[in-house]
Amino acid sequence: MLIRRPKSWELKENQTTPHGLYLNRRQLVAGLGLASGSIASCAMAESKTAIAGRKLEFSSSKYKVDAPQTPYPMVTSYNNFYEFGTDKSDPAKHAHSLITDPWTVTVEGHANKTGTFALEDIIRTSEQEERIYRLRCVEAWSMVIPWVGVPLRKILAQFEPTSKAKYVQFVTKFERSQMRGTRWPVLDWPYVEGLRMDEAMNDLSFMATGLYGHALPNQNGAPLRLVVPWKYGFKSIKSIVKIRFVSKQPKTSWKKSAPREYGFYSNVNPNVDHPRWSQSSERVIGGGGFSSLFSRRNTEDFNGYGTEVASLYSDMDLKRNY
Ligand SMILES: Nc1nc2c(c(=O)[nH]1)N[C@H]1C(S)=C(S)[C@@H](COP(=O)(O)O)O[C@H]1N2
Ligand SMILES: [Mo]
Repeated sequence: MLIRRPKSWELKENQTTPHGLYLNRRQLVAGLGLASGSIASCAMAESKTAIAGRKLEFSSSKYKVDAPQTPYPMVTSYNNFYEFGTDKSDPAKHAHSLITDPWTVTVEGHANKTGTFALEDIIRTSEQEERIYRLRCVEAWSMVIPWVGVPLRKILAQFEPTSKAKYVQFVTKFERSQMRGTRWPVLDWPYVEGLRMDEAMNDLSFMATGLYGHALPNQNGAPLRLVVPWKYGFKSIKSIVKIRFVSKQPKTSWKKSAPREYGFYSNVNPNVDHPRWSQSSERVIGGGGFSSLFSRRNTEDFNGYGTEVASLYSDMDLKRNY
């Protein structure tokens, strides 16, 4: 595929910078209209929108963000989930076709307990907690989302990974009949992501089963999605069906697609710009309340989570390891 170098006027202000660097001009322009349209329409719907999905059990946690939470209608209508289309409004429109129950997760590789497990057998609902995290997309926007779920380290520990497990790879479900966006080769399906084992075992790494106290809507990655708050949003892989413990750095979808633009680490870093736009600040979706649809804030090192994770990278050059 050809990498088209967009003209500078096409990329003003990051409002139109989907990761989909291969989108043609017509798609780029259409994406622009839909992205802003979907914010406006969900803002109008705000007063009427009830929270969908089964109510979850959970306890609170110490993880909070000192900023308002992004309104539920925006969290659930402005999404990236390319398996359902590349416009921000596509996942909310099309992800209902994803069958999430029953759901199994297959565990492979360097662990004592491998095999295929029913979702309810690997998530103990009594261990669910709420964590309010900021999600920073590489496209330079952010949201503050109250997730419900279980720390990733607790989920992984039950499989007893061995010392040969240096990395963990995650795989999204790939079922063409349920995911209309996979008819197009936007990415090499299935979507895959990964973490180094010490990153995965860090207390911040989280497996979400819900948001706003209710089961995840399909567009947000039901029934199980990763949340890695110090990394760009694309690391937070949705609708996971496979976990592999591996010895070498695993393939990750966006790096495969454009290795000069998206690295394996992808730690949020205001000092390392994306080749096509600045990462020094971000649009806060819903940030100005409903009267102004978004505000801006300066992007923080590690998305504000440096105290917890900077030590993981003390011996690394984070400009080279982007
Ligand atoms: N399987 C899969 N997971 C994915 C994506 C995707 O396209 N497919 N998009 C990623 C990107 S780019 C972001 S920013 C977040 C968005 O999560 P949200 O829609 O719940 O806000 O999901 C990530 N996880
Ligand atoms: Mo993203």
